[in-house]
Amino acid sequence: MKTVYTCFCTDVIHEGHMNIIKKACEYGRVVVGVLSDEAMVRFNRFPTVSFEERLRIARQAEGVSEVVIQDEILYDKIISELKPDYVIHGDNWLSGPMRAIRDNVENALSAYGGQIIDAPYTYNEKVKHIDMQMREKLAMPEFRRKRLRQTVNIRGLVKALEVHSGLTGLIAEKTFVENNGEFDQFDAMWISSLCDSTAKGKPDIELVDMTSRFRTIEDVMEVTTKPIIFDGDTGGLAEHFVYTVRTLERMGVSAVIIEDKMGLKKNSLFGNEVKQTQDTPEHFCEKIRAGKKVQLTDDFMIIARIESLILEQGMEDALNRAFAYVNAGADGIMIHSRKKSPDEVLEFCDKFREKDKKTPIVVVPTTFNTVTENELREHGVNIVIYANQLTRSAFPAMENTAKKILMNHRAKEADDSLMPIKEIISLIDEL
Ligand code: SPV
Ligand code: MG
Repeated sequence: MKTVYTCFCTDVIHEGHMNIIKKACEYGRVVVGVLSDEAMVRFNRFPTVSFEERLRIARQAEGVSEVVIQDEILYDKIISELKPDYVIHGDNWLSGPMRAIRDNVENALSAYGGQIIDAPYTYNEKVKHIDMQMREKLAMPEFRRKRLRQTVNIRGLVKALEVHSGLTGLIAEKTFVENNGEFDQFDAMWISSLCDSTAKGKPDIELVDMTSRFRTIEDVMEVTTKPIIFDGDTGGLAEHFVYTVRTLERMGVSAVIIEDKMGLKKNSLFGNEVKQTQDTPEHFCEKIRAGKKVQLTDDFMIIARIESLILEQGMEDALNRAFAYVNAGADGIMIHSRKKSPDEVLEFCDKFREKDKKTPIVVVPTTFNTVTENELREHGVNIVIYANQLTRSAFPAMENTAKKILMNHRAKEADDSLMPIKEIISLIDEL
């Protein structure tokens, strides 16, 4: 009896999967691989049911003889272990980023003469609807809110991209790369105060009011499913912060980061070049406690941001504050720096991790941008935020286009660097 292998990256088995299984049965004994949580997340299919449940669903499907765990997106490892005679997959993997998976399978099978079966992909309204539901469910507040904590647990290191509108939200949601068989995408979104303010042509001094900031969150949430980390600036007065926590939590935001500054807040990247005042640890701890007290779910996170290195108050001050903030109930610590070198941030992480192995550490490598995600991971970092790169790339591109139109008195010369209208429309889903 020949063996036919297929792998599912899904929370439900629908008609499309059953068609694959039926076709597979014509060739032999069917073994189904169930993709691990880690691999599903990496592939941008965040699971909405547990891994055990996915195993159970696959085992119950008619025609399936055996279920195994596939813990990598690429098949070569599992193929070398199982040595199936055939690997069957929907023919949708013949093009796009999934082509790399097919190439990997073809290569692994060629080592011993195994064969690929490209089964016709089932396109119909019912299957499309189930796929849409599986994806869109993640946009609901109860799924989205807890997804940040879940991703930290599954991936170890979460990558967040700055967004400030529906369009930038779509970029964070959908950008997916395949690079030499490695698949990747962003795990979360950062609603930066700097970029939210800049998009409105305003300075980053807590001038854009909370109602307007919530409106930005709504715009992003309308078109995305990924978890949101909100830049809450100083959090304002503790008496106001408690209302912000309630609203963010209800909306389905996963975390708010508040920084230990007070009075007129200026952007941290100015450091001591402008007048900025750090809050006392005692006062800031009170604000953290107040926020934690009003929180209703276990999912929401209040992350305390330490400005001691930005304001040149030294490593010891930064560490003392970190431990005090965790004691006050902070669910994570963000350490910020505006140095070109990552050394002081890495030193902080190492020293913090000596005493605290589990509180998530967040970093924003804007100035120390040579540091890699793997280096940060080795020093115990859990969330890396790319805080302003989308805004900083869009601004010069738009300014350049405006200049070209002015110089040439027409738009033709600008066109070479523009995205075709057809492509920009394809980014936007219609219901
Ligand atoms: C932001 O993105 O608004 C931040 C990070 O707070 S930074 O601009 O580096 O202060
Ligand atoms: Mg900010």
